[in-house]
Amino acid sequence: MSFFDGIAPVSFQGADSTSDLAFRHYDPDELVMGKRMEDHLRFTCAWWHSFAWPGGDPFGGQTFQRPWFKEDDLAAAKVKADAAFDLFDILGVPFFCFHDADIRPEADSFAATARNLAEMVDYIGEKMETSKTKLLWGTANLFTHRRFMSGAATNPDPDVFAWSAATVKTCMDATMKLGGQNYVLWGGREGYETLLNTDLTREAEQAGAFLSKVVEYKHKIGFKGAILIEPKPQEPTKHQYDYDVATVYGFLKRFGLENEVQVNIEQGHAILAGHSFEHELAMAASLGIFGSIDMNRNDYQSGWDTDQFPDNPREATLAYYEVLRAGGFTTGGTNFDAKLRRQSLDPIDLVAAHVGGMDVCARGLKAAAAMLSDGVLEDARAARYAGWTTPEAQAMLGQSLDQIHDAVVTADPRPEPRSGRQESLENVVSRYI
Ligand code: XLS
Ligand code: NI
Ligand code: NI
Repeated sequence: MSFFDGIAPVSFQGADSTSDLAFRHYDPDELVMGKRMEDHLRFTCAWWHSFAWPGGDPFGGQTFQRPWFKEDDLAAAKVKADAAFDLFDILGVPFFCFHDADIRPEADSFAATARNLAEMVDYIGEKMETSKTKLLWGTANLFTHRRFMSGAATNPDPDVFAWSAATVKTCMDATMKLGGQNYVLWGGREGYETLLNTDLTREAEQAGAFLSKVVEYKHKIGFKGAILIEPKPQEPTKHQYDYDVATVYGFLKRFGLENEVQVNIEQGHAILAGHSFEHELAMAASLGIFGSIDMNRNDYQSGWDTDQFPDNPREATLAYYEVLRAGGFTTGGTNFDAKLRRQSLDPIDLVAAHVGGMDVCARGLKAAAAMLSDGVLEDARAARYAGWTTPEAQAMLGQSLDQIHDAVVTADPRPEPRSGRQESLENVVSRYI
């Protein structure tokens, strides 16, 4: 019996459908700016939140009872994998992603754990042969086990650096074997709790050396996917080094990796960093490092990474507007790094959560595509900078301060401030949603 027994595959029924388990906006085959919606959005289920998360919070333990939670062995891991592929089929999602720790049980040595991973990779590989769902990315969990308490690459103990590097090697191999399109590094504990015991210079050098080895190994094995860093400012550590997109870019430049590594931007992490999601997306595009997105929101009151499914059409519209302006996804996609609330106990809750999230994203994509095709915002943006299109203005960028000074004295200009038209532009967005 399947965990999702009795739940039929979800289909597109149109905007008027009142069904809880139907797409009202997500129609995989609908063309948006000449491309199928499925190929634009590239929806991805996250193994950890949907299948490994037990429903705990700081005051209470497990609320979910999944058949595969019973025993921590390979048989249970396979039951979990079966349920995962059942959900992928029900939703028709084109991609999934995983950490090593989500799919394999931990054993009592590095080598035994690696054998478990290899066995589960084979098992998942067999399931993928008959499934339409592919692997968007793989990653290593270098933050849950107590050995990673003080970081992975940035750990003061070189044995933990070595363990982490060896783990990433096995996870890159697994990702490549399963045809993954990206490999993600989220520095879950690459940061510090207190500066009083932390050597910032040393830890940055360790992180740079670690990432260089990852890039080198990618080329060595011929992995064609992208290497992505996922920025986050804090949680679990008080301060995380990969604070936001701009900080990651500075780090990449420092180690000469800015053409090798891109970013996986998470909506909730952007908010934690004091930015909007669209700011982080636009910044990555502008720096040439935009890769992929984790589409999960935070609760704006709690100020914590609550990993909720997206439910806000305006936010989705502004996000996909930046994705489209960046040229859309290449190897990246829309990953729901999102979990149920702990009272949402039933299999159907897992389906409904994804259906709602996918629909909000589809609605956002359609609105964003219309705004972009109509040029309503881009025309206004171009008009705002029109003065810079003259040859004189462009030439000024190459002149010295005193040359510019002399030209100003001669020309005697009288700059007139012009409206930024913010409210009108916000009204335009509202009109398209
Ligand atoms: C945690 C991160 C994590 C990464 C993958 O906040 O979002 O889930 O996406 O390690
Ligand atoms: Ni997160
Ligand atoms: Ni994430």
